[in-house]
Order: sequence, then structure tokens, then C-alpha cells
Amino acid sequence: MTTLTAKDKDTVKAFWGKISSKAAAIGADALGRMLVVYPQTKTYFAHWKDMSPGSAPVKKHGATVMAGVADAVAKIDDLTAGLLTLSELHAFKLRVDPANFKILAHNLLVVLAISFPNDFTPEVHVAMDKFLAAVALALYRYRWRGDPDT
Ligand code: HNI
Repeated sequence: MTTLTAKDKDTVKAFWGKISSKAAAIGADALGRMLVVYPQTKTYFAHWKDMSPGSAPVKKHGATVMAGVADAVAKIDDLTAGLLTLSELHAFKLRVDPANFKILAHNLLVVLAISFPNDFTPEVHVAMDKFLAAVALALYRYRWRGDPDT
């Protein structure tokens, strides 16, 4: 597991400052793409009326997920403790397979890259990649019941 350096954290916070006002739209786009490109992820959202890109549930949940990411940026120094409640929800109640966190992170990176081509430098790319991996780890660690760093 790659660790977020102090510089990575600063890069994530600065980039987030630039994009946060568009977070809901970014989340909706990423979620819509995830459901189309990786249809196995649809199983978790089978109770929605419409899973297509731009639909009301996709927009609403896109904003919800990004509110979670915003919370993670605020708690970047201790993601494990900061995301504990959300982690328990995803592990025990929603039973999300950890592989899906990587898939969502990938879709988020794609949307960030195409939405902010100038700001999404290689430095931002690597910092956001590491950050989303750290968020994923904090969210699925309860799946393993072991030391998440091994
Ligand atoms: Ni996730 C609900 C945040 C990844 C499936 N999710 C939430 C909520 C937040 C959230 C916040 C609302 C919690 C509440 O109601 O108290 N999810 C996040 C974040 C990530 C993430 C920050 C990763 C960056 N979730 C995923 C992934 C999946 C997923 C990868 C499955 C593919 N999440 C869900 C489902 C719900 C959910 C399912 C309930 C939604 C609903 O409408 O029932």
C-alpha cells in the first residue's frame, strides 16, 4: 500500500479546492460511467428505478458519494478512524466487494482527467490515485479482519 506523503496530501487538498464546487456533477458522471462500463456493479443498485447515466438516482447518489469523498479530504490525516461508520456500512450492511472501490476510483480519475485537463497534472494524478486507494482501504478494511497494511 502506497502511503500518502505530506506533499500528496497538500496536492489533494489544493486540487479538491479547485473542483469541489463541481463535486456533485463529477460524482454523477463517474457513477454513471461505472454502471455502464462495469455492469457487474449494477447489482448494488438494483433497487433504483433507473441506473442510466444522468438519471435522477445516479445524480443523487453521485452527490452523496462525493460528499463522502469531501469528508475524506477533511479527514485525510486519519482515514481509518474518520471513515469508520461509512466503512461499517459498506462492509456489513451493503456488503460491497472491495474490488468495486478500485473500479469507482478509476472512473473518478477518468472524469477528473477529462473535466480538468489543465489541473490534472501527473503530480495531481498520482496524488489522487493514492488518496482514492487510501479511501478505499479505509472503507473495506473490515472485510479482512486483519491488519490492513499487510
Ligand atoms: Ni457507497 C451509500 C460513500 C463506494 C455502494 N456510499 C453511500 C453513502 C455514502 C457513500 C456517503 C450514503 C451513506 C448513508 O446513507 O449513510 N461509497 C462512498 C464513497 C465511496 C463509495 C466515499 C468510495 C470512494 N459505494 C461505493 C462502491 C459501491 C458503493 C464502490 C458499490 C459498487 N454506497 C453503495 C450503495 C449505497 C452506498 C449500494 C446505498 C445507496 C442506496 O441508494 O441504497
